[in-house]
Amino acid sequence: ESAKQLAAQVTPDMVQTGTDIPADWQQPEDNFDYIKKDVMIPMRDGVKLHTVIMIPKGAHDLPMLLERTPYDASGFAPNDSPHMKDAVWSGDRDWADGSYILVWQDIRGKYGSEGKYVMTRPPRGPLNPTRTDDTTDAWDTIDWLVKNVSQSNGKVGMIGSSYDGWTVAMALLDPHPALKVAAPESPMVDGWMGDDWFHYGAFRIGNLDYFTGQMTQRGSGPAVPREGYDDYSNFLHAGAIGTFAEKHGFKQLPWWNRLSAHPAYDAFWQLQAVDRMVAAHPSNVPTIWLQGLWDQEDIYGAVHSWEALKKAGHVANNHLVIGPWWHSQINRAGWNLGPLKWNGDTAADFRQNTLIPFFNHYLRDTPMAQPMPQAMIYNPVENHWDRFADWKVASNQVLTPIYLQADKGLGFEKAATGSDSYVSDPAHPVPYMQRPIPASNEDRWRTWLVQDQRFVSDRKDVLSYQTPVLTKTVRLEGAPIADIFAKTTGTDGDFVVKVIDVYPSTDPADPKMGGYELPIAMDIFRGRYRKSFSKPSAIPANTVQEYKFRLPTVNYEFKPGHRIMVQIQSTLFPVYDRNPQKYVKNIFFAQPSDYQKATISIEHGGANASSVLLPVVAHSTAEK
Ligand code: PG9
Repeated sequence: ESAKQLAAQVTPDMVQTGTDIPADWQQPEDNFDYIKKDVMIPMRDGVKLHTVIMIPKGAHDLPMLLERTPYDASGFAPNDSPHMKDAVWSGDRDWADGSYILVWQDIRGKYGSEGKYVMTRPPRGPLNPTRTDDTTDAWDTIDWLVKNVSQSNGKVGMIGSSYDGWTVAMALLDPHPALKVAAPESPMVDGWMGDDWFHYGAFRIGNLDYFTGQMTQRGSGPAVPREGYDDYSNFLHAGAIGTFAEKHGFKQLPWWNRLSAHPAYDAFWQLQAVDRMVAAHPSNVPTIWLQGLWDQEDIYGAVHSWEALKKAGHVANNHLVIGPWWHSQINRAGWNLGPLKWNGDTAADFRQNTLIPFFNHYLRDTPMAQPMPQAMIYNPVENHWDRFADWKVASNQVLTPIYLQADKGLGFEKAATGSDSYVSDPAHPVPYMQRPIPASNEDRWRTWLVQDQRFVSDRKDVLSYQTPVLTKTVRLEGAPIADIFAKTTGTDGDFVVKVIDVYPSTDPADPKMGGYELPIAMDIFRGRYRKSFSKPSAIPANTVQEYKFRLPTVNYEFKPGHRIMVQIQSTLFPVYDRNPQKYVKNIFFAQPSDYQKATISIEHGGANASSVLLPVVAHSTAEK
């Protein structure tokens, strides 16, 4: 038929002059086993927060599990499956069995919520003169939920990891009476001391993408554009991080302006340190403070919050859990961490056998198979959970120094006086992972803390001290403390200390693990803060100074046949920015000419006996 003949056959139902998108599409949900609602919940100042509520069909008297997030509440239940279990993201799958009402909320100013976004909004007080914060927003939300979700039993549990763990912690500062149980998972607690933004004053460059991702738009923004594939070269050639950031438009970002103006631990950081706040406002809500042993983003927060509460006498309702996980791995599969393999899926096992029963107990009155101990920490060597009736806070630990010795030896005896030196060159920093280092490679980022350190052992600017092959097990329970005495020809400088388990050189069962150098605890310390975190001072050149700082908490065993190694270097790039090694007021804005080589001498023996103070215990103190 010709075009003319076909045109003559056209009937009105074939023609669209309006739109193919209906004004209000309704998904038929007859075969769904849940009801999903999008609601706007009003806060005390009239701002409405977008909240997604998923209710199992036919539910009554169910508890509610609330997560408050800056990461798109709608994205937590992204699937269109008619089955609640398949409709939620992996972290919530175990909760979506019909026994919980699941609630996700966009925090103020993000995604579907009204209001203004402020990065980890400080609590009402000197840094926040408004009437609201994430404590009041959690309170108002819970109040609305218990009054408006008729299928609920009036009880709420809060959960969430990282930023969402921070929102749990903030809710605990003045909990609504219906908040019965909480689990801040890898919460961001102190962004200067050891969580996302800095570690002991050294800035974490990867966060630049977080600035643009989080604060250029209400939704999710782009990463910072890169010159090339390898971030090592990208940031090496970029110069000072402040200069780089501002070239990329960061002056438009108020959080960048606040953060970069406060590189020291001044009132700005101290007044938003959550561990201090929870100890000053302890709650009675049963709480599990949870994190990973190798948490590459927030390794500081949970353990410090729990310790602060224990020290303040509030341990009865506060529990510490440290799993063999990378950041937030609790919400994914936990069979392994890089090359380290565990007995089963440690994350699913913990969720199903400990976390959910704990929540059920306080939300549904079901008995717990066994009471939750004070602390549960995975033993990554023996491959099982250890349960501790009394886990010590770091300030109460018994510590045994392991000393640096001559000829790169390491041992429990103080050695003869001496020193080893290296040249730290900011133009040739030590990479934190094997190059090339792509801007985004989730697997490598998640596992860099367990990387085989042999990739840097040959560098002249990395000192490795090791014990002879061990004949007896050395067991650690707690936080090692680096205690380094060093001289530098510069007037500022960083110190990176790693405690490493050196595996036997052959492993017939798993050949590639032969000689593996596994870091079990490492951190970086910016030398200008050696005397005071809030008042930095230049390092006197060529004068021995003490650099003493706490490393991440461990529950570890060095087995016979292994060696203990302590590695020291001055850069860990580009996860951390480079120290120019010349004292300048603000490292963010150092000039190219400020970056200088420095000769670092690490002292051992005598009065300047560098060591790592190890929390050695003769026998495991775990419950039998
Ligand atoms: N670690 C992330 C973060 C939290 C808070 C501030 C900045 C970054 C996160 O995973 O949420």
